[in-house]
Amino acid sequence: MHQRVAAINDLSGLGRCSLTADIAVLAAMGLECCPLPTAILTTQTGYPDYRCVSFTDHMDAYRLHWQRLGASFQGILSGYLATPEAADCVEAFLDAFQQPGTLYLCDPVLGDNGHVYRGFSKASIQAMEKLARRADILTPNLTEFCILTGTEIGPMLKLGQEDPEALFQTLQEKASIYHEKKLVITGIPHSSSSGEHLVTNLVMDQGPMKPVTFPHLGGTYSGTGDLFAAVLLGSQLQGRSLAQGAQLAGNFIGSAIRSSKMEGTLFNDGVNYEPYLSLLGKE
Ligand code: PXL
Repeated sequence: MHQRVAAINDLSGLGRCSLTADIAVLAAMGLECCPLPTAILTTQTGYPDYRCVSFTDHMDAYRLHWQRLGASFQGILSGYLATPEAADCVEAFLDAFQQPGTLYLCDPVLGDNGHVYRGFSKASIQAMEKLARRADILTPNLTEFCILTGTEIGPMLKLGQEDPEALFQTLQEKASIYHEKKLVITGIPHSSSSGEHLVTNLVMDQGPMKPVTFPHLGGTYSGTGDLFAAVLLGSQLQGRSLAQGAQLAGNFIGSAIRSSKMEGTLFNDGVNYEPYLSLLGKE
């Protein structure tokens, strides 16, 4: 059956993130992606001297027009917001379009590697906290999870090296504020008992948590969180479990990272996911 997703995210010219990732991934999964831009940027904000035009003032016009047309969506995904006020537009969008059975995935794009992204303030964090409360599915990376739960990230990273099981347990306890949601904490770095570098996506879906673990290939590439969120929402709409979605997303992103490492792709340029989109087609 034809399914539609409203993707509320920015359009960055370089960086292979946000709407670029949403449109490619959802189409590859057989889903219609309807983009609602939150901002238009020359590049994602990791590049020096980027230009950003906020689209906040135009977001309500999309909602009003789509409402007049009687549009409906099986999925809603929100990611990067250029201003805290954009969260009010997303809330109004949810009020208009979130029906029983609509899946809302909030990717609380705030930071990575222990740092808040450039251009974000305390108000941006509060705005994202508000949206996170309305989500059916939340996909923070470890940094974003720590920001949302008021956790210091340093001790979490240290615990990942010393006792990953204890880290996962601690994260599960801290995630209790989101107990009624589907939650995946992405990109948790840790070591195996034999010293191997690993990265885990910790899946929490009512039952016991499920670590979905991959080799840590190294580097922090632009857009991998956006790719992950889009694959996860697509998988949910296709009827897969949250853990199956996390596994599929991890395999897809892992292939793209391997290719990018081989070619020496710059972290800001994002990963070579394009040749691997066929991995996302329904088998
Ligand atoms: O991938 C997250 C993201 C999305 N959009 C913009 C960004 C970033 C991360 O830096 O700058 C504009």
